[in-house]
Amino acid sequence: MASSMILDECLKEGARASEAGEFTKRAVLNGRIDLTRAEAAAKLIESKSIDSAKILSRQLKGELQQFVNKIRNDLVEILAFIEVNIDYAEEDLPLDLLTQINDRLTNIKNLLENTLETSKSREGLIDGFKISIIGKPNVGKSSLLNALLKYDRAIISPIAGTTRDTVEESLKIGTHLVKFIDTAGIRDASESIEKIGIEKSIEAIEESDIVIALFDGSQEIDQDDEKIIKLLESYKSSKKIIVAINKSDLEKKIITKELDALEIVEISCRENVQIIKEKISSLLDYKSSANDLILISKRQVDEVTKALNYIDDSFSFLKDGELELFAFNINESIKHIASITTSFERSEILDKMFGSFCLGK
Ligand SMILES: Nc1nc2c(ncn2[C@@H]2O[C@H](COP(=O)(O)OP(=O)(O)OP(=O)(O)O)[C@@H](O)[C@H]2O)c(=O)[nH]1
Ligand SMILES: [Mg+2]
Repeated sequence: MASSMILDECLKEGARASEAGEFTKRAVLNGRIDLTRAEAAAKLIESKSIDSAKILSRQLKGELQQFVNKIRNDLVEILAFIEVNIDYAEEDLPLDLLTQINDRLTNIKNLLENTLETSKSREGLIDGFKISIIGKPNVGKSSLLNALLKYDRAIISPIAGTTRDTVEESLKIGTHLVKFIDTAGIRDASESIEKIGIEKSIEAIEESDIVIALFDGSQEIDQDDEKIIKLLESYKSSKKIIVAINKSDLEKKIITKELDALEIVEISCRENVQIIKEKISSLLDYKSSANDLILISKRQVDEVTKALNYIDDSFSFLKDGELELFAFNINESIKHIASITTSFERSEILDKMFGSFCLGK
């Protein structure tokens, strides 16, 4: 109460409340912190696990900034080397210069590729993991959500097509805060509301890190299950998939031959779903090592990808001795790498060119 009264007095006297993120934004504009630290600060406030908090705290201290700066400096040096040599006759070039540059650039390329790959394999770690539950109507998707949450969040009924829209709820699994998405059953739908539900299910799969595909173990596989199996085929390389055979308290009729290539667990939402929790937990642990340096936003991933494309293209120009084109590509890659932390200034190359270089000519 007292603090809000003080605030009111200040506002009356002409002060204004700060906008969201304003202090961080000012710190960036005034050059006190770079963009990677600002992004880490923003994500740390909402961090979804101990592992992500560890990664973000390191980036708040400048881990990613240092990595980016090192790569940028290397590229700037390469560019300076080349730009100086563009103006010299070919016979004056040190013989192994091109090989040296090629090696240094290959190193940078490998570093960036590894970082992208590690970041991809940790997808979901920073913004929170999402798990969708899919399956044809009535297999027990909503029952599974409720069993995991230990309370009745979603409506359950023996009528197929009970869940029409997606239902989302967060739950702590191990040290991770995970968002579960219960979807509308997927089948050939003539009814338009159900059709929208199916589209939403596919959307849910797309944005999930793990997909739980549920089947009713007390029935044989039918056409609607086949649809799910087909869908799994198309996602098995991009998503972690857990196949769960539900209703293990009833007599088993399902034959899982078509699913054997995938990881299968048998559960009963009426009795016990512990095994699926363990499975999820081990998949999440696999995705979350706190030791690696990773990119934490789409913006950072996009910039690294663009920089890599320019670097990839530059190799052939170097090989063919087309140094102007090579320099152009390296310059572009520097711009993208540099914009991860800050805006790029060309004067820096000039300083490097004439400051740290002694050509003796
Ligand atoms: N015996 C048995 N019945 C179950 C089990 N899990 C769910 N059921 C029953 O199966 C029926 C369908 O369950 P829901 O959870 O509504 O199924 P759903 O997949 O969400 O269905 P839609 O929302 O219509 O797609 C209900 O009558 C549940 O009580 C289980 O492990 N064993
Ligand atoms: Mg349901």
